[in-house]
Amino acid sequence: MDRDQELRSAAYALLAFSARAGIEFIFTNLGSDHPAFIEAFAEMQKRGETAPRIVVCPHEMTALSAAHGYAMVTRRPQLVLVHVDVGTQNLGGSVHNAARGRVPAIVIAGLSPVTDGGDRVGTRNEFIHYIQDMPRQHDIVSPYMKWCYELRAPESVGPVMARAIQISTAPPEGPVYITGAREVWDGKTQDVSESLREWPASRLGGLAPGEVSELYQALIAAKRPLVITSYLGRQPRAVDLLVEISDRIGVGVCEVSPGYLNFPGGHAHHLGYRRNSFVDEADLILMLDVDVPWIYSKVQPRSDTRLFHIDIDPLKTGLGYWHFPAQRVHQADTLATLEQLAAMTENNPPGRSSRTDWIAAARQRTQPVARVREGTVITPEELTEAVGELINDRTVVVFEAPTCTELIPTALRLNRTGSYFNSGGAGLGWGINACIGIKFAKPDSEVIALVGDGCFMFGVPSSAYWVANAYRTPFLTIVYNNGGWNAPKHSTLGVHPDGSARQNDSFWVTVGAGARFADIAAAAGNAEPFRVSVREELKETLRRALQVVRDGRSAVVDVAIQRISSQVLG
Ligand SMILES: Cc1ncc(C[n+]2csc(CCOP(=O)(O)OP(=O)(O)O)c2C)c(N)n1
Ligand SMILES: [Mg+2]
Repeated sequence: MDRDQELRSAAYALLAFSARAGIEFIFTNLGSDHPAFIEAFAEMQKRGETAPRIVVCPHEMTALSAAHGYAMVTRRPQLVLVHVDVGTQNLGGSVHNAARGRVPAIVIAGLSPVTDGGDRVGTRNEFIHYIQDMPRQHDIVSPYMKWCYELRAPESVGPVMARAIQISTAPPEGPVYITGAREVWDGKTQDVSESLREWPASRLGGLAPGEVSELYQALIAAKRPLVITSYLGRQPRAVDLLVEISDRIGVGVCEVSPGYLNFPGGHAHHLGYRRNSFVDEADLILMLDVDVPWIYSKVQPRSDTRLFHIDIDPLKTGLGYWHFPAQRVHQADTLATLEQLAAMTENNPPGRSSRTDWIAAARQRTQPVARVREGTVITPEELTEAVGELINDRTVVVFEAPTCTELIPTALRLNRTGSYFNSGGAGLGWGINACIGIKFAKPDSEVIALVGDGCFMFGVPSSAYWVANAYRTPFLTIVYNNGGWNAPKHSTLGVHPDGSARQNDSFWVTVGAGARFADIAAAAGNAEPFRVSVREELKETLRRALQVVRDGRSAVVDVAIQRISSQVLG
């Protein structure tokens, strides 16, 4: 031990080490467990020391979703600091999203002080320290975390943090959860001496040589080869390689619930975004980084179809019942595998083949059917087409509009890697908060959130727009306002197509109907509110709203589209 070195709190040591480790942000919602952190923030500020930037979030959904958005762009975990059990519970669906979306994040929560003797710094001195002392706080989130640990001694903070970063960033990436009692965060320790050079994340490689050549031979022997993918685009180079391979040997690519842009939408071999497409037609299916390649009750591959599954997480051990048939299942890095495959295809001159003929014919069938515009109400299709006119080289689209999940990428057909993101999970409310993190990661980008009216409210807009305003991360939000939650109605009709709910138009989904959504953002975050329900005013309104964002403030356009039900709640 270096006796001359000034001792600091564990919280201080954590922040200083995090900054050295390249962690740039701490998204936080503070509480009585955090005096050591608040004091460390102030001390570091006073001394001019480098610390992660503190972003205070009125709601925890904002904190982890912003860290999620940031990690999707950078692949780097950020700190999310929340208050004991209750702050952990408020993280809500954002924990599911980080786990399902496989993004790195380090969530830290305090624990109530463990002593009441009064002689330790941080000891109990408030009544809530008794009622917040939950014996198994980790259990709240442990099913979603890659690792949970309690910091038990101040001097362990270095190895614990180094291990947290290592585990969180090792593929498949994911969130980790660290707790510590108030006395431990305020306990004294030396500077962290750990070097991340000695804690590298483990990496997965590609396939064994025999396995790549088996795949290559199968691909070039196939007449109707189909790739189905959702998240290979988290590594942008993998997108380029898949394009190269597809150009050389002719492989159709279908994106299902894409979390990232995985293949350019305008490419002649892109076979659309509709799940279940071509599954019963293809004679080879290559599942590449995908959770749900098709829905078993709707479609199945033919019995003689060759099925390969290559995935960073092919067994989905975080999920319960899950199975898709495959003759080969490889846990591998898709980028490394595509590099191997690209090397094998180097001498395949691009040209017409039975494969490319099939792809061209299949692609024809993915083009949206032009619909006659009836009445005066704006349709989701024409809204998305209008959004398409706003897009430029700097645009990043974040979409979370459940019953427009296929429509949005289909209508936009974006081409640039990193030009769209979706959570990869089902905890709604992610979108308007993820935009904050994406804007931090790419300050020059123009971020556009396309969200359902339900998703807008789930995202705690008072929190999201307050942060966007306070920390100057303006973005444009377009609310696909169909007067409620279409998805549960849709689910009900899928199970009971002619039931009482349909007959009575009673689905209890017209939640928020009539609410002035954009005004919430205006009141909380100085965003410019817009509402539009008339086709003729749509494009001009969107243009004006984008200009507001270009001038430095968020804007929210509440677009009234076809209503899903006329049931009045209350
Ligand atoms: C946190 C959370 N609560 C509830 C649900 C169930 N759910 C799935 S889609 C949906 C409706 C969302 O409404 P909206 O954003 O307006 O999209 P729409 O269905 O109208 O397209 C709901 C409530 C969920 N997925 N996540
Ligand atoms: Mg809706």
